Amino acid sequence: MEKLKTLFKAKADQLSAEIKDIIKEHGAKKIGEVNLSQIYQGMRGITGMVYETSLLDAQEGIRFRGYTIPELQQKLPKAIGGTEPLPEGLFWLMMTGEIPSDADAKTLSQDWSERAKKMPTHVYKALDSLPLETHPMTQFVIGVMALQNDSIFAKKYSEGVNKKDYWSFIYEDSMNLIARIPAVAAYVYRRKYKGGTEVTAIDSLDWAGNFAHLLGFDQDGFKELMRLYMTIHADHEGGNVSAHTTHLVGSALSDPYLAFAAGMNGLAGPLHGLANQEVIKWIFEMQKSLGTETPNGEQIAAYVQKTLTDGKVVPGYGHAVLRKTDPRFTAQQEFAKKHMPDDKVVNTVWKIFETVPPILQSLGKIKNPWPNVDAHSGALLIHYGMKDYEYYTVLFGVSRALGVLASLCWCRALNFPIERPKSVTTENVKAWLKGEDQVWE
Ligand code: CMX
Repeated sequence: MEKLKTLFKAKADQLSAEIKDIIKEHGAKKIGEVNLSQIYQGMRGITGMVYETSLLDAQEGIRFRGYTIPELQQKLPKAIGGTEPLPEGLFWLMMTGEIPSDADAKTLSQDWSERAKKMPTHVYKALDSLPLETHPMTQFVIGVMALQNDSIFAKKYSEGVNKKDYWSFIYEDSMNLIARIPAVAAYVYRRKYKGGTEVTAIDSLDWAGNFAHLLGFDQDGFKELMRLYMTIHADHEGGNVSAHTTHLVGSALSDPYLAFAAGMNGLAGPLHGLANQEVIKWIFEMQKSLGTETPNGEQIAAYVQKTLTDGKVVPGYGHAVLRKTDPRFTAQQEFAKKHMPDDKVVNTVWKIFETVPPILQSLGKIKNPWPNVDAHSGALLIHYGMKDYEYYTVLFGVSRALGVLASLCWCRALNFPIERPKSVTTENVKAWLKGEDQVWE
């Protein structure tokens, strides 16, 4: 895939020169102020890093290199006979800022398919040694860590490579990792839920279509869902836990396997990626508790109140940055309207969407009462027969590799330094408030 690598390097060299000029001329300009509350409250709203591949607007949602999700659905290459975007196209876009041609996306599919063939067999042995009940995200991360043995960057670094060439090895590792993780993820799924029966890759399929096949779901609808799913979950600018962790760990020159595995441990948290399993679990528990598969608005409202009274969050609702319905939710809703408008779980998701926001709004403290990406995804998977909801975050993780690894390539190509923000203690804060400590001046 020399074309992508060459184009990426040319774009990175150009941007690198521009950044040098920007810092030289404007480096002293202030871009914001930090309040004391922000350092206690998750650093919300502090602009603290540059992340090239996507940008989140609180009102509008995510844009990948300037394109909204509906624009991606329209402009990115599709599989033959398909209408959803190919994740290969999104990866190309994030790496270069350009929409690829159909031929470029196809060549990238083939490149990943070739790289996937070089899977080290010890990865499967490592997974086989784990108890079956190990959570799929834990298994997935262990599979990724087992792949790390093949890191080209780690090998070259230990041999003593010029720092100008780091980007090239980070690129190769990222491409190998993206190529191989569908097989690792599918192995986790089939081992845990399908008695370990293996499925052979189909080389002629695209990356997401082949992943659907490896999982054992060969319906055209599921393949299309995976193309959409892998595209919309890929990136959400740099501050979210999985992207920021990958970025942070990568800044220590930890290789892409180490950095991505770290990010995946963050994705496995219930306030982040694990929310997709929590949503469907919550819906099933609600159905059981209410004794109906099709609860009405009043019944849902009562169950939401119970959830809140029990001191729990309503999963799939709220966001640290977004202040409107997540366009990733809307894209999935549109997919459902087209492919499964009468599905019972899908209709329950829509009823929850009608019911929950006013309740959360009425509490007065929740900054965003609207659904996020995780509120819808499980219902689509259930429709196609993937009911094993503990697995859902792995799907999110496979997709997230595209964004965070594209971004990691950019960080090394732009030679970003090790990340090291300042922290203080509350003792410092108290002294500073009394005018005794000038630690931040
Ligand atoms: N249900 C109940 N309470 C909620 C809530 C929800 N869905 N969302 C926020 N709140 C609460 C917070 O827990 C917080 O309560 P306290 O003041 O008692 O601690 C208060 O409302 C204010 O929170 P906020 O500023 O609106 O939200 P944050 O930026 O702190 O947190 C998020 C954002 C996503 C963690 C939160 O909305 C949440 O827990 N949602 C449910 C879990 C979820 O869906 N996560 C997935 C997010 C998308 C992703 O990363 O994949």
